[in-house]
Amino acid sequence: MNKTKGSISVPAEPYEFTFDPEHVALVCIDFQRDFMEAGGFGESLGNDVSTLRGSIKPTRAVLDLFREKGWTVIHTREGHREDLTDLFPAKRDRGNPSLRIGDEGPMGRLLTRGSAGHEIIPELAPIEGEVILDKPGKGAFYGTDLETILRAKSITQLIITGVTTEVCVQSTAREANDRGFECLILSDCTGSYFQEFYDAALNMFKAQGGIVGWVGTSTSLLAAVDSAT
Ligand code: TIU
Repeated sequence: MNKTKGSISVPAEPYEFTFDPEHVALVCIDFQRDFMEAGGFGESLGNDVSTLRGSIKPTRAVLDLFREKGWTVIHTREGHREDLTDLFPAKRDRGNPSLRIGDEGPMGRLLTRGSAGHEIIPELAPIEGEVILDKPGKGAFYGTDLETILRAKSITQLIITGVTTEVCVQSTAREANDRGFECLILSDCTGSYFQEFYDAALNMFKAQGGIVGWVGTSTSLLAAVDSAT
């Protein structure tokens, strides 16, 4: 079985994911109040946002590990400019929702930069020195300088967490994979409003020998780092 280059091996599917801490980044995708809390964009689409809460605690454990080790952490946020000049009508009007992006909700303007709902939940809030990347789309590479940031830091491998599994996590992992980055998705650190989409997205990532990437868990990662360092 092929092995990726590096020094820490994490049990994963379809086979172990081996990474070098100097070339890895933890990517926390869109852990925003708009998706995770009542009154935000996610709920405005008709979703039960409580389904995502289980991903918080394991992600915090991984975040703490990266902070303790001084490894690279990147947080993304989906949202638009206050003047909405970066919002395509096709995205604004999709599904003809009762509230649209930019409209006032209980946490301020939905999916709009500067509003309370656009902020990352306090449990996973960024700290000094971590990258915060604002993105207008689902994938974190589209319309952003993420690739430049990763190349400048010589990052080649991504450990991916975030919400939702089949939307922004899936889009980002696919964009990363096509750019030559190796992705380990932590199943307990991601969440979906739909159990069947969560299962299917993770199964798709790791199928065909890891066609998009690897799927592991936070506990396997923590144990592997503990025994290797
Ligand atoms: N609706 C949904 O499941 N997700 C999104 O709109 N964005 C992200 O996944 N971040």
